Amino acid sequence: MGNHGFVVRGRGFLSVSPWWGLVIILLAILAVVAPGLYATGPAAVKANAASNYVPQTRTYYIGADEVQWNYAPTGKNQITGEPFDEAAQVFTKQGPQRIGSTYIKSLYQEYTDSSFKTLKQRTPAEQHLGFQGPVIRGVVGDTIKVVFKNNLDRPASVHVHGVFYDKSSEGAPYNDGTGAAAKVDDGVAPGSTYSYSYEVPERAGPGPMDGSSVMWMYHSHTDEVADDYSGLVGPMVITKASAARADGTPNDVDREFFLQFKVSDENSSPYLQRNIDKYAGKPATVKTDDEDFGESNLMHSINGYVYGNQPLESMTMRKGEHVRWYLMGMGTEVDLHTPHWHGNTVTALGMRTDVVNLLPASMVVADMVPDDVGTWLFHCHVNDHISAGMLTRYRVLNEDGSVGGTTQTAPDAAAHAGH
Ligand SMILES: [Cu+2]
Repeated sequence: MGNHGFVVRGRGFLSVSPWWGLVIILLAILAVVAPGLYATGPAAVKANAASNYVPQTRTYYIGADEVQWNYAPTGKNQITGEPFDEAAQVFTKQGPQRIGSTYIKSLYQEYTDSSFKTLKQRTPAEQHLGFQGPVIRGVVGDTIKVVFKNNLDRPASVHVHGVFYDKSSEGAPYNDGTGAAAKVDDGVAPGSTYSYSYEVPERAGPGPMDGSSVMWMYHSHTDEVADDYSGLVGPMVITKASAARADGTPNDVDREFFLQFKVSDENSSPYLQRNIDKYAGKPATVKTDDEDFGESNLMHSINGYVYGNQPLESMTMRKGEHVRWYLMGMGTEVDLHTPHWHGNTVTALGMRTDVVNLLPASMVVADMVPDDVGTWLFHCHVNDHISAGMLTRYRVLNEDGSVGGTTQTAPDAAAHAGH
């Protein structure tokens, strides 16, 4: 720019020379074009602070459905790569007095529309959600509607955390002084449909120390304990308006994972007797007060998967991406969980770590930019929970999507390496 500095002495801004007019026009063009120059790179480099987000009403069609859920669909221990050993069989092996790894559960499932005839298919990346309900998304300023159909044989509800609701969308029955009209949502009758409505004010979005999005959860609160153990739980994400894509996802994040750590106590599920009748070899001989039987129904899972049975394909990311992990705990006093990532670190609560803490109904957001390529263990670090199968794996590919990395052992070399 030579001698043409930005400081214009002795002149008012409006009395600029033609040169300055040209500079201003060029800067204006650059301001419009520049963000687009970064759009193809990792989302992390975006610094798109201007909010042009237009608030929306986002409608979800969610059913509470009876589903047969297998905690170990591959039938083997994917962490060791071997068949289940004796310790794992405590939880996974079916027998005369044992239910095995498949249980009848109540799960939230997403449908395509209000007819509730067609399930919305999960994308390959969404397969990691397992037995969790669909991800409900909102952006600060939005309205979220959940059209809920109860396909179960008992009342159920949707109770959300964090967002703004009135008494007719709280989904929890208790002595709150409301009349009959505001109690329909508390326990939606079998076979009926109810529409919940939530506002997303500023206080439901990221706080001063948060990233571009925060996690909430939703769950049935009609019979809170039984509903949790039967499986009616799902994640919710609220993104700040200045960082939201049109679909509500945060625009500085490349990939999101949602993981629920819980010891599902199937002894406390409303389906216990039906599970015995359906899956135990000799149902009449099962004693529900037998300690070993009780133990066999404590499913130490991540998203409903034990011993690494979560599909690795859906837990895959690339080196250098901005990965956001939304973690939650549920359950009771045994549910103190310490998720630990091998190979990479995260920032959570503003601090660098590779282990975070979860208690029942805790919600923790952890951000990772993986730099270490490979297939890595991700597990609860509580010793008893490790033995009981609360482990999964995640995989970091190279930037170009290829498998490998300098320390990755070739599959056939591993086979000859012994154990
Ligand atoms: Cu744990």
